[in-house]
Parts: sequence; structure tokens; C-alpha cells
Amino acid sequence: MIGYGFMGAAHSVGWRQAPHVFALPDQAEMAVVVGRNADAVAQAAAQWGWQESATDWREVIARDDIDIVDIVTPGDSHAEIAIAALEAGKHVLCEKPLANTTAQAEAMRDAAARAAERGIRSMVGFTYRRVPAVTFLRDLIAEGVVGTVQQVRAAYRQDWLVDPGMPLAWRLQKEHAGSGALGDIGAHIIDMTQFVTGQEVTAVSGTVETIVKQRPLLGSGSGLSGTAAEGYGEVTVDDLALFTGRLEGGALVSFEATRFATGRKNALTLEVSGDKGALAFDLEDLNSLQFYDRTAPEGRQGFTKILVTEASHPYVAAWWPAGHMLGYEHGFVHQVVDLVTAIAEGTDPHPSFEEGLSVQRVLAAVEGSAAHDSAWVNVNTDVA
Ligand code: 4PW
Repeated sequence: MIGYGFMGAAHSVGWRQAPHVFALPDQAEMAVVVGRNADAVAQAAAQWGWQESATDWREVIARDDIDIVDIVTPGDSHAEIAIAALEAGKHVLCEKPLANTTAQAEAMRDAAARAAERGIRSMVGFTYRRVPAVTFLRDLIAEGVVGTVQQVRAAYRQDWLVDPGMPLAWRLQKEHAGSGALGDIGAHIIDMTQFVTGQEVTAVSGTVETIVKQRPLLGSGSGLSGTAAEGYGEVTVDDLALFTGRLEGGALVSFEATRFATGRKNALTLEVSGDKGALAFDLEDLNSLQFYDRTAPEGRQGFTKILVTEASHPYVAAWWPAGHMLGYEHGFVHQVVDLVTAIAEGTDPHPSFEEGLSVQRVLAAVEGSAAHDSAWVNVNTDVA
């Protein structure tokens, strides 16, 4: 695993738990964790259970005893590491968003396609697809329970930037993160919308905004928290992005990605409305779905809460007896299960780098639209 911050911790939990809870077709050992700071990465290795730590990812990728490379670094290094790993014959799991630009994502998709010819697999870490309720929601839509999808509402709201004293972490710097709320959390709701509806976003119109333009420099910290050092620096990414998308089938989607939703901590909500019914998911209540059945007798219709905690639901049987709850970390476990299974069975895991690229194109289209007074941008023809 390359990187050891917030996502490194989450992925470590995934690698650690998966072989204990699920009957994996092949074993995965937590061999090496890599980071630039030798002491800090050694501490991460000890805390999360990696056999070794190292400071040079190129040396680790060259090792014969490494089969899978898991990339949890900021977006600016995804392309270089992923392409090198694929060329070295390693299967790759890469955190989202796939890259910082569409050009990088295209190069990664091409490297993945070349590697696939040699049986090398690659996958993007859109982990929320693997929340059982989200996978189940996708299955229900595919089964036709909402009928024709006519409208989607997708929002990812956080509030960790409302405090102007929150320091200038890498997520707030374009050269490291590519974009702000748009790429970090907007990417999740774009992927989730495309995943559950089975339709791509073909055009967008949107706007992005940076509310607090200067922040204290970062002293220490990772993930969504940190301490300030002396001095201020420029915020070079968006704090929020609001955009409308058009799906292949014609339905409109309202997207909201924001780090300025005061009081909303990690509120990802998705509602799919169709001519036969509607389905809604809320990450802050992630063990359930809301289902509205328009075909039920008049007077008995209403949103019903379905607990997605039965053995028949995706991923659930391996965990606890029916009715027992899962949380944020379980998606990372399921991600490892699906990747290792695909590698062992010789199939291509999802989301593929191609799917990661499709999200990247939507992100670029939103930025393009925002730069031109929210003009509609066609994702596949207008994005270079
Ligand atoms: O991928 C996302 C992160 O970058 C996460 O799932 C949530 O938002 C939590 O942290 C950020």
C-alpha cells in the first residue's frame, strides 16, 4: 500500500478484516506500507499490521513478492504510481478520484487496458458502491422496481471547512487534489448515480465556488483535520460545487457537493424517482433504504424503511446474524473481497479505470461549465 493517511487507515482495515470474515478464494498478506517519512510510516505499519514499511515506492513495486499495489496517496501521484505498477505486472487498486486530470485518467485507463491483456487487474476505490444498501439499491433498480428513472437527487454534504481556521491541507491545493469538494466528494455521487442507474452522465451545467480563499498553513494533520502553522496560503480549489446532469436515458440529476453545509458531517444522500416508485439512501443511516411503491393500492402508499441487514442482502451474510449493523469501514472490507475474488477468478473488477475515467470526464465538464457561466457541456464530446 502506497500512502498511510486517513484512506490508508481505512484500506488497512479492509485488508486486515477481509480474510478473517469472508472465505476469500486466495489469501492476501499485508506485506509493505510505503511513505516518505520513515518514522511515521513505520508507526503506521505497526498500528495497522503491515509486515514492513518502506520509503521508496519504486523499489517496492520492483519486488517479485508483491502482487497487488494499493494507492492511497493524493491524486497528483496516482497516474505515475498506477502506470508504473501496472507495467511491472502488479494488480492495482487506486483511490478515487482516479486522477487529477482527464489526460492522466486516460493514460491510466490505457495502461490498465494493456495490463488486462496480460491478466493484470485494476480497480478504483469508489467504496460506497459496496455499502450493502447501495449495492441492493442498484439491484432493485435493475429489477425494475422504480420503473423508468425520471429524476435523481444526489448530494454529498460535509462542514469541515466552515471553520476559517481549518488549515490548508492537501485537499485544498489544486496541485495535489486536482479540485476541491467537486473531485473529493462530488466524484462519489457521480459514480454512485452512474452505478445505481446503469446510465452515464452525458452533459452537465454547473458552478463552483471558493468561500474562504485563504487559510492558515498546515502544521500537522491528515484527512479532514489538522493543526495550523504560522502564515496563510491560498485555497486553490472549490469549497462547493452545484451542478445539473443529464443521464443517457434523459433524466435530470441535481448534484450538490459541499464542505460548507453547516451541521452536515458526512451526509451523502441519493434519491432516484421513477414512474413506478422511488428509492432513497442516506449514508448517515447506511443500514437501510427508503422505498416508495407507486404500484401499491392507493391510500396505502408511502415510503417504507427497508433494513438492509438480512443474509439475503449483498455482503451481509458473512458478518453477523440478521439485523446487526454495519458501518463506514465495511465498504473497505467488501472492496478487498471483490478485488481479491476478481484476481483469483481472472475477471475484471469494478469500478474499472474506464469507469473512473468516465467520472473524471464529468468532473472536467463541470469545471468547464463553471468557467463559462454554467453553459451546458457535453461530457464525451466537449471534454478534451
Ligand atoms: O472519499 C471521501 C474522502 O475524501 C470519503 O469517503 C469522505 O469524504 C470522508 O473523507 C472524504
